[in-house]
Amino acid sequence: MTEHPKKRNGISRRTLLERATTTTALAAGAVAAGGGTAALVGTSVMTATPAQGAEGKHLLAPGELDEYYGFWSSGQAGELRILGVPSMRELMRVPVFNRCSATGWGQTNESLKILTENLLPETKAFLAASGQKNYQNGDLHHPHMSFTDGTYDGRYLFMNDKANTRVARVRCDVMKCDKVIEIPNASDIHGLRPQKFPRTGYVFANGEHRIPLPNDGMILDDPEKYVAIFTAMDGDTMEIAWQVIVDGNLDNCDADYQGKYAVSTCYNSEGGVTVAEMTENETDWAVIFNLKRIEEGVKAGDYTEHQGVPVLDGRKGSKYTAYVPVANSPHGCNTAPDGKHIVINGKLSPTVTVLDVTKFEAVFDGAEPRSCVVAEPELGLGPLHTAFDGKGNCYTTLFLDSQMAKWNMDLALRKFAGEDVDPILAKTDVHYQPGHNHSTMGETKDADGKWLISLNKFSKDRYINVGPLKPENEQLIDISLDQPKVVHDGPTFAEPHDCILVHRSLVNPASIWERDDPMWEEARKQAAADGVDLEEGADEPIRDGNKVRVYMYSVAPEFSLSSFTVKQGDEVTIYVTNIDDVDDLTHGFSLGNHGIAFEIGPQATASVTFTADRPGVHWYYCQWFCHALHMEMRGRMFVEPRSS
Ligand code: CUK
Ligand code: CUA
Repeated sequence: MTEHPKKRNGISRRTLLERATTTTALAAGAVAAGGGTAALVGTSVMTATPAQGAEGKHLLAPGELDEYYGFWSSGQAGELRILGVPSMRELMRVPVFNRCSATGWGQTNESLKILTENLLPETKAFLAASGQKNYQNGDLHHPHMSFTDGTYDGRYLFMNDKANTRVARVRCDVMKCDKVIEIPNASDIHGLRPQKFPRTGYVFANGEHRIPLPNDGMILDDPEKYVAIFTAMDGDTMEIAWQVIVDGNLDNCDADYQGKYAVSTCYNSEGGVTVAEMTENETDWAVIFNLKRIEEGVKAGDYTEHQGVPVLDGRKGSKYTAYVPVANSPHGCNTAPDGKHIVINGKLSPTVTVLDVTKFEAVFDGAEPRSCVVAEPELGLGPLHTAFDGKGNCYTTLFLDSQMAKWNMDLALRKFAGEDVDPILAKTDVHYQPGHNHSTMGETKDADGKWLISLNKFSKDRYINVGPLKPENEQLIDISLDQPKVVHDGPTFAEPHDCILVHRSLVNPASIWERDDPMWEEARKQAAADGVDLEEGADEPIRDGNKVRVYMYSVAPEFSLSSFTVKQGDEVTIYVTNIDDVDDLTHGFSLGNHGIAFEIGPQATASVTFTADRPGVHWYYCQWFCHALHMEMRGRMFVEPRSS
């Protein structure tokens, strides 16, 4: 017979809860005492180095809070990371396209539902054939927040998976992923940006690699029949609105501040498949997408449907797109907070090309495409991405020069118009080989010009050596100075491409889950069908043929079941509901020798399903330090041998 704390102790769940709260309060008191010491240390540090003055303004004393959230990609690590800026302290990792050992992301039923429910049928079939439920990897390059009226609104973060052609969304109220969508017809989503105005609205996603449409094996080594696909999805429903076929390979993109256009950089106008072929031409393009015309085209039925999505033909000569010739292999695409200019970064050319969005309409009415080019300053070698300070200045990473160029938009426009002026205001050495950069609020109309992060691909000699695989080096640069200055080195693991820096006033996550959160809707339905209240648990496993459902709750430092029994061969689902409602009181559920571990946040429910195939005694324990008796927070699963 399973022991049940409610019965064993003759006390109610509420009493247990109160007991837990009291002990937690004691623990919190101890922390507060420690915090006091830390604060003293912090004070002494600050007073011991008064010379820091304004220069040390990025240094936060223990207990001081950052002014900005930094949302970081992690490239082939597949997760989203949250850093505090300017301290550059890593605050959290949010698993998205990866499998996470700590949280159970990619293992719990709740996360698997999100990860698999919007995969394409052929992907599901392929995965099943190779014995997998889900992709285990991802390549997350571009995290961007939803906008309302040209600035961040704190609702969602959107991000791409280049490796497996997916787009994911993270809810900013709980900082957990709630949607993962596989994009049909495209290959390898790279550039990703939300619509800035009037709101998000659309999320634009570039399919980078060209493939046949449909990609069903009928066309193989026939590259002139390959296409690249630009996708617009609805940020609220995460459904695909429409797609547009383009010439060339789509790289990065951005939206305007008018809600009329999106722009993508496009390399490989040659339509090649090898490096030599892809870089042969002197010029490639920036492609402008005319949103209104595309929406009208969809309404008028001017498309072919592929996998349920309206796909419009936006290749050269189409009324939906305009191709603006720019120097060979452009990369970054960045809309300036002035609401008027879009910077196309040259990569193989030492220049950036500035487009004026107010001239796009004329281009669509037949004007020469280059008539919207209003500046083309030469900045240095390998311009990849540009950030802005909201004061008319631009900051461009120079990959080959290992520098950041600070230049002035107005001076660049005047030079292009023929005046003898130099738009470059400063060059700052960075260490080394910068890719993206990002300034505080820099991709919104509220760019504030305080800090900039340079995301450098190589750290080389900046840290003690950790072996052949070295961290990247993300440098904090004070751009409030006339001559921008590197003030901090921050090592990061593979391989953040991009980040955004959001003022903390715009982000307001909860500390405790709402019990009616949709995240565990399936568990709620199943429990109701079983006549069980998730918060009360069930004293005995509920058997349904060889399917067995175990319901327990956790309250520090106990699980409601200290043991339960199943039979060898049973398909077991364990639901754990954390009924603690104390800030920061996360429990875990690790089932020994079964490869199972997951997180249960305060007031959350999480579940896992597996086949019990190892007869014997197996301990489960809480792996999230929650209480003075955390080590004791455990129980046993008995697996009865199959009767032979
Ligand atoms: S890309 Cu990596 S440095 Cu994927 Cu945003 Cu430019
Ligand atoms: Cu619950 Cu540790």
